[in-house]
Amino acid sequence: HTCTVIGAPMTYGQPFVGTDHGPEILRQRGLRSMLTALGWRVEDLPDLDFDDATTHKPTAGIGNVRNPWLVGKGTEKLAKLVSDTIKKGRFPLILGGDHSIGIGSLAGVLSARPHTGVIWVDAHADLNTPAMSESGNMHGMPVGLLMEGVAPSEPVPGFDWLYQTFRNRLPPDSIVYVGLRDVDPAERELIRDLGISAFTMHEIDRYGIGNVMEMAIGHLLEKDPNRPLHLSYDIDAVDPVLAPATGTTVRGGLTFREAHFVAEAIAQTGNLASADIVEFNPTLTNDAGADETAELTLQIITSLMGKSII
Ligand code: DIR
Ligand code: MN
Ligand code: MN
Ligand code: MN
Repeated sequence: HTCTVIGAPMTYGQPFVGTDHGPEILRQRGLRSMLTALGWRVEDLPDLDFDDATTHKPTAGIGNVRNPWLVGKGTEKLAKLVSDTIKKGRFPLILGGDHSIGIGSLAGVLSARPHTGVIWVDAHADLNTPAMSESGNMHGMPVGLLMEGVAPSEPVPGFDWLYQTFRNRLPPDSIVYVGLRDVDPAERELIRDLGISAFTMHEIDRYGIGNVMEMAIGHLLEKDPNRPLHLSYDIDAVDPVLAPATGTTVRGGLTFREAHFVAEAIAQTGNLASADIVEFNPTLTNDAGADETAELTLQIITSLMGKSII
């Protein structure tokens, strides 16, 4: 199998620069050789350019949303590339970048494979829409902008493409959350009203990560055991003691083994067809913290892409 590594150095979905260094740092630390050691053929593409939109589009916020044109134009590129990659029969491994790139990943995945089940590993639900968001940051909106019954009926400026070529939406029963612990009131209401499957840190404490992953994967595969899965892994799901280099840390996250187990359990299904790993920001902590977070991110990717302990 061929894995296409897609660098998505997006920073415009949240307030900090630094997430744009993610792809280059993971490559420097040997991502390619790790993947080839696991038996993958690797196609490593140049990072997407998310800055060219600044020259010909207004960059300021519109209404409550920050940088909608920049996020919109960037994620449109990503959506096309992800969709093309899947249609070539390759596995897109998307390296963030902040989590607003999830808009492009999800749109691309849903365009190529509408029936995909999504696992969202995150401290946050990322279920906001511009109308709901308290921050205006688009990294809190990827699920909201793509979910059936939640997505705005009119395009956010810069997102016409989501209402033309990439119109597939994600049904609420086609996503499971793992690791939530910081959910906005409006998001909580939607999760309850739509009956979205959410395994928060509370459920992880109560049932253990083994049972949680069995239930989460079981929910997505119950009607079709061959259903393709997409994983979106926000590194802030992991406890900030282990992964301090990220923009919105929340205490009480996944332990080292839980963070790996999530990836191992998904890999073991054999259904994983695409993934993104996001929000690593080496500039937000000291060098030791950045190193530790980078190494953890790389190890999680390794587990995800098929490394087993024995
Ligand atoms: C918050 C935080 N719910 C927001 N979201 C974050 O800004 O919408 N997502 N940090 O990763
Ligand atoms: Mn998050
Ligand atoms: Mn179910
Ligand atoms: Mn996120």
